[in-house]
Amino acid sequence: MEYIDLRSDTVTKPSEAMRRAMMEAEVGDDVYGEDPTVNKLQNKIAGMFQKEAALFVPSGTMGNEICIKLHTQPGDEIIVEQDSHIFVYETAAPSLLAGVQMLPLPGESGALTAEQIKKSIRPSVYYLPRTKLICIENTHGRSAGSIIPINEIRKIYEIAVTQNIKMHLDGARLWNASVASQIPVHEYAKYFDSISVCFSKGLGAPIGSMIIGSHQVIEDALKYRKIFGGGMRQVGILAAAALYAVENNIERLAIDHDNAKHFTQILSKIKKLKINPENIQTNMVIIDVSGTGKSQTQVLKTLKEQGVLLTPERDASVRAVMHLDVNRNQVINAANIIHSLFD
Ligand code: TLP
Repeated sequence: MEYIDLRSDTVTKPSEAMRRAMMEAEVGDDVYGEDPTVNKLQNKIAGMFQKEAALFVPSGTMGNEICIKLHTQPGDEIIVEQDSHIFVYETAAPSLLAGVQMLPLPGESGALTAEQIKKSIRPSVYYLPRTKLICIENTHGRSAGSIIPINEIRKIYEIAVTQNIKMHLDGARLWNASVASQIPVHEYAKYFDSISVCFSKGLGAPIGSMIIGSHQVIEDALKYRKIFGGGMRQVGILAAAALYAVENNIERLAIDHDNAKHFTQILSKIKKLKINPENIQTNMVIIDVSGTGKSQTQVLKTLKEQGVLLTPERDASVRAVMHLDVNRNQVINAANIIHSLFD
């Protein structure tokens, strides 16, 4: 069966043109810093974000974990949002790899407030952990790809600098936030000591993420990338895919955002589903299916039988993600299939 695969924007396959760019890539041994395509990509991304340097890493998870490691000492505490990827989906890696404790705070649509952060920073007393890092995820995956308001980020940053606390951005989908808010990525980047962005989500590359920061951050990241087993060799074939993605697939994210709105409009007519069209800011849609009389698992199974793939979300919800391998017709078909099953 030909599925309409809306499980994630990670499911995209490299296009013909992207594969050609990969095939033609100049390569070298990147552990020696000699891969020209990797170097080109790193310089380009550092420039886009107006930071000193950047480092190519295999995954978004590794990007986050390296950054947490380099900003902290074992026994420190880091502040995270309670539904963030770092807290929920990285298998407690910060405690394992960096030996830190995570303090999870509840956000409003994924956004923490400066007030909340202020109250959660530990006073400097010897028997308390030291608050060393604040992590923000933008867009926020478990809040349907919501955009974290830049004004609040700025306020959090102002508190962080006065307390000597570092700021890390999980920007796996910062490209989506930037296209939807029309705020350039370098504007967001101003408030962070380290940033991790992904090429393998909405941008459609098969693999790859980038850590961005100061020379010192990237020097430390290089060491921990090696320690975590992420040093790669003739990896220019992957950097070429990422370069192609950055050059061709950023602006088109607006199409995915528009598809998400259209999909939501069709589904919002179904009384048994709970979905808030106003919450759809980028490429994700979260649908509460508790009113269908079926469990989340049954809903996913029934949809799969009809050719539509979605993923489970928290409580009784399911997630649909728009991406460059689903066009408007497929999005409408998927919505109509859901309509016919649950109306
Ligand atoms: N997210 C995946 C799943 O792991 C949940 C998805 O389908 O959304 N940060 C954020 C905000 C992410 O959403 C993800 C992946 C990552 C980091 C990790 O990236 P990878 O998979 O490259 O390690």
